[in-house]
Amino acid sequence: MTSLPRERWATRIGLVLALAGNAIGLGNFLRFPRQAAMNGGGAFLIPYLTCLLLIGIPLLWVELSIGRLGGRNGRGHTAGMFDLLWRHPIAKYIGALGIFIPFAVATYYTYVESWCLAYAVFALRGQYFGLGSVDAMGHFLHGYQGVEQNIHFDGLTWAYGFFALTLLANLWVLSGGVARGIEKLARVAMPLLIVLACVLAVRSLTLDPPAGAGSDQSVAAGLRFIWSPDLGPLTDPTVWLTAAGQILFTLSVGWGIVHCYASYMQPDEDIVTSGIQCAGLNEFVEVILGGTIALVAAVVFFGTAGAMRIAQSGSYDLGFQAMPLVLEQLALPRLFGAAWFSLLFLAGITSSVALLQPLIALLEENFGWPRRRAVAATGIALACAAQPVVLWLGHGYMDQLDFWAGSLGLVIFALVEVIVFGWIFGIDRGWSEINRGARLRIPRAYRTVIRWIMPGMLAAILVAWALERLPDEISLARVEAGDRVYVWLARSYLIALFAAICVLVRRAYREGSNPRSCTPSPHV
Ligand code: ALA
Repeated sequence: MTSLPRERWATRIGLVLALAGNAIGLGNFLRFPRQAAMNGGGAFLIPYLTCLLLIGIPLLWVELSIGRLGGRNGRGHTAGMFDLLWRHPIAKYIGALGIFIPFAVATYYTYVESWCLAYAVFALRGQYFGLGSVDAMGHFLHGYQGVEQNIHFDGLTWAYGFFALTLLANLWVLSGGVARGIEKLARVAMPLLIVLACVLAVRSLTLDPPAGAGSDQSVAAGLRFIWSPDLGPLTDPTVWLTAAGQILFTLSVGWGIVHCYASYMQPDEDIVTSGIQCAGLNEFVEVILGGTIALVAAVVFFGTAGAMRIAQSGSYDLGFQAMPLVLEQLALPRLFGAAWFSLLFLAGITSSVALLQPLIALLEENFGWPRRRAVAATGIALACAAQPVVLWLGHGYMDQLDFWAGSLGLVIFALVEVIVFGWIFGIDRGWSEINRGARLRIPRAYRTVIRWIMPGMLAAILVAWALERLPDEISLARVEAGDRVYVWLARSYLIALFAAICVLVRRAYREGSNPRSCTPSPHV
């Protein structure tokens, strides 16, 4: 008996573009330039590239192989997949993290994505033109977010409107299914995104400094800032932590979504090559295009110190305050502004559909729900869960979700999965699973990386984070007294969400609706 029939990616190129679309997201254009600017530009790249080779790419192979194995056995989410890898009652609840993390991140990610759509429209209308300074752009953004009452916006009507549109766009794509929804989107959005990013990168590299600019305000200074390696900060553990966190975030590894996408592959799909292609595309877009567009432009207009200051002042300041100002100075400012924000929106939507797919897979596969019903239920849950993000943005609610699920959660899940894969499932079975159908041979040294180096590095990161951030997080030392209640509400939401997903997983197994009950798998 074979496993249940599953939907598949229609084409190989579509699969690679969907994987790359999942990886290439807001992180490439908003998070990476900020992290690089805050951690000394070129100094950041050495730990970043080291983490790419020792954590990012091998973890991508591990996740693709777990996902493909899961798919051969009718499992599209990590709860079911971990149950295959490790026949222990707790395994599926550990795997439930791979449904929880993406949904928790989607709770705020889709909202940020909706700002990009809104700003693309504002750029076309010239709505923020003439504000003239990063601070004034900040007031515009805060007015839009409802964090501040000012002349630019009257309440949250615009923010809600664009959020609703973004949510509907996501649900529309998802209701088409894997091949006719997600893959079709990736086939259109990814080439368009790369063209837009190349145009903006070329424009950044041909920028003239503003009148009266200092000697450090030039394209050459911007390029020097990113590309001159500086070995000094290599001994600073914070730079390593940030680099590893960025690799997990940008490649979407340690989330549970690569597994989910891989479950729709052909049983002998070459995952070694697909993994390298996905990582290569993501890094090209992140380091070459993402780094160039925002960082070079910011250095030309604000100088190196100014760019670093803007990056430090807030997560979205480079993208939503500095970049629109720079683009406004160019010929065709409306077009360039709209191109920048459309690029961000495309990057966002190809990732957010991936964030929602694991929960949809659980509802479809284990509860037998038709796709549209599973998508609608996921959409309603997301719309409800996102309300506090919209309403309490200024109180640190979103930052809590980003810290616990979008940062710490990734390291925990990545660590647990490499232990389950390399030690419990076993490196011999794991290695042959990774190499199955591969045209390229991975150097055998990667067996050691998967079994020893990756878990070692992830454990070290976890311990360092725990020492550095947890005391402050737990004692709420950096949170204003009035905001503490929102922090606890955010944490309660995360606990409730994880509990709810565990209940779903438990019911799925108890009711015998899991594909395992239909068939003992011949594939493990
Ligand atoms: N990997 C996605 C991003 O970079 C989530 O935004």
